[in-house]
Amino acid sequence: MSFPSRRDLLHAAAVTPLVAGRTRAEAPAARDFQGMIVRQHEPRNLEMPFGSLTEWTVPAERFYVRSHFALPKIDPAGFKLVVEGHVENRLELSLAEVKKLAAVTTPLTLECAGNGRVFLVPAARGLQWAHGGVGNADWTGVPLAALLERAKPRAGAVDVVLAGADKGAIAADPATPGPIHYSRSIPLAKATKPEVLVAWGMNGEPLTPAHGAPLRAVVGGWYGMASVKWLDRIVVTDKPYAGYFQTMDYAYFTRRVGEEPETIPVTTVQPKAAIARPGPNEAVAAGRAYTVTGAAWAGEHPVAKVEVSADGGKTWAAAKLDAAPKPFCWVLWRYEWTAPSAKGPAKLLARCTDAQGNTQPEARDPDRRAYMINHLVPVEVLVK
Ligand SMILES: Nc1nc2c(c(=O)[nH]1)N[C@H]1C(S)=C(S)[C@@H](COP(=O)(O)O)O[C@H]1N2
Ligand SMILES: [Mo]
Repeated sequence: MSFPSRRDLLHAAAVTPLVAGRTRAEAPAARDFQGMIVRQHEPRNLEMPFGSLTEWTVPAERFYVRSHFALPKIDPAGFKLVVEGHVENRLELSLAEVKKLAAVTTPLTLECAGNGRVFLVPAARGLQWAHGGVGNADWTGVPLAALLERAKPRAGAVDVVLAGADKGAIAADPATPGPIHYSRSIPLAKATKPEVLVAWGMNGEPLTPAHGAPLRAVVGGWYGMASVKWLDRIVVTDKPYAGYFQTMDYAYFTRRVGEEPETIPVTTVQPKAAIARPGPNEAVAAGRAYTVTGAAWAGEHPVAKVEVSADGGKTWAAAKLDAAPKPFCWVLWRYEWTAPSAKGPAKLLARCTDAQGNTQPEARDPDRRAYMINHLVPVEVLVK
């Protein structure tokens, strides 16, 4: 599948007839999501069609978008990033001052904690992502550690709260107490790791508004909810933070006290291999060679291997990784399959194992609620 060029998109947007009942000003700009699956119009939530995966680095306009509230309006000239709370030096930095700090550029993969939700049985509430709520990009910014080093957390600092400029009220149960900013904390120990950036660049260009311009956090190895977009406030706390997006949302059950469930925030990305091609219900030629392709990622641990099964999980064969896996990044893989000579339905499974030996579960653990979806999901094809 090929994606239209920027010029095609602009042209398409210009000639797209207006949807009945919408004014020109209200009509969503089609160029913003051409080729993407619209999971929600307002706020705009977009999925990359996973079958289109060909490149290790996903361009910004094809990178999934997950936003809980309307895009905030930010004037870059008046923008300030504040670092405050349990620190010795409160910082208030202009964009130019942030960009003057020693920058790094590094690839990191982001996956939404709800990616794959459409595969849950019974169905779970929330955006119905298939496999495309994930992407890998090159991020440019300053390590959060460098900002914290200047702010000097006081003794007893535990959490680093990342807050965005976007704001809204969530009506669905559990409702928010009126409009709140999107915010999320990470422990100081994670915040000072080199894979945690305050970024202004994506794939060598300035961040786009949908991906958090002018500044966003990118928390390598953790599900996307921690990578706060439109980041304008960093608050160091001396008590664990329990904001909405790590208690009422993006939290799951664990059982540390006997069998009793307690809720804890969603944090690290679990190993997953997803099949890009063939796609669901694709027709494949009987007895012919087919190159099965996909991506695999494993959060804070590198991918060690990817395997494919064409017999419902009885036997597994190693897939070929397209490159040496990089930490915190997905790896693209391929598997040379020969479709069965018997016509009819066939099932393909892929699984990822990380460098620590963790692999994907066969069955879904309901304690994970609507998040961290990495159980084995077959792709069913039709052999013709
Ligand atoms: N300020 C803010 N940051 C946010 C969000 C948000 O709604 N508001 N969504 C989070 C979630 S759930 C994900 S998965 C990632 C998605 O980043 P992307 O839209 O650039 O892919 O942003 C995170 N950061
Ligand atoms: Mo997410």
